[in-house]
Amino acid sequence: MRLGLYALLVSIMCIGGVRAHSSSQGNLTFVHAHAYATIGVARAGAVFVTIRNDGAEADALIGVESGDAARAELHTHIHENGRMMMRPVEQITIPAGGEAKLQPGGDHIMLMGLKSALVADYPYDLVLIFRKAGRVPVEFVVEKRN
Ligand SMILES: [Cu+2]
Repeated sequence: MRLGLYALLVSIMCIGGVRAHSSSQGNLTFVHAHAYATIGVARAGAVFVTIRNDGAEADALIGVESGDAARAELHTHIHENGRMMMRPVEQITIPAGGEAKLQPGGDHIMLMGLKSALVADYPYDLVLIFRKAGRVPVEFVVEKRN
């Protein structure tokens, strides 16, 4: 009886999570927070999320903490000599009433020195650090790279 109820709750939560992948805290909403599954022995991963800011003032993502990675950096992509290169950035601004899209080929969160592989369909926790909103825990879901 209890086990059945628990299974039902878990399945409802999972369906909700897969559909929405969305959470919010204060003025910030995090849409589709996800990472690609690591391949083979690779121990670096990129994390993507759209951050919406419904507040009256701009905020900025200034850092990331991960219990599973030795280092987490904010990255962007730049074109240099016809090649796409990743470069660390100090911050990613989220304009008031606007959003920042962390996406493949653009700004993203880079996890380096992962203690374990990122496995598809598993949730992971990160703490995003904002200049105004402070520390915000965000759950992201690992997806297979197509
Ligand atoms: Cu990167």
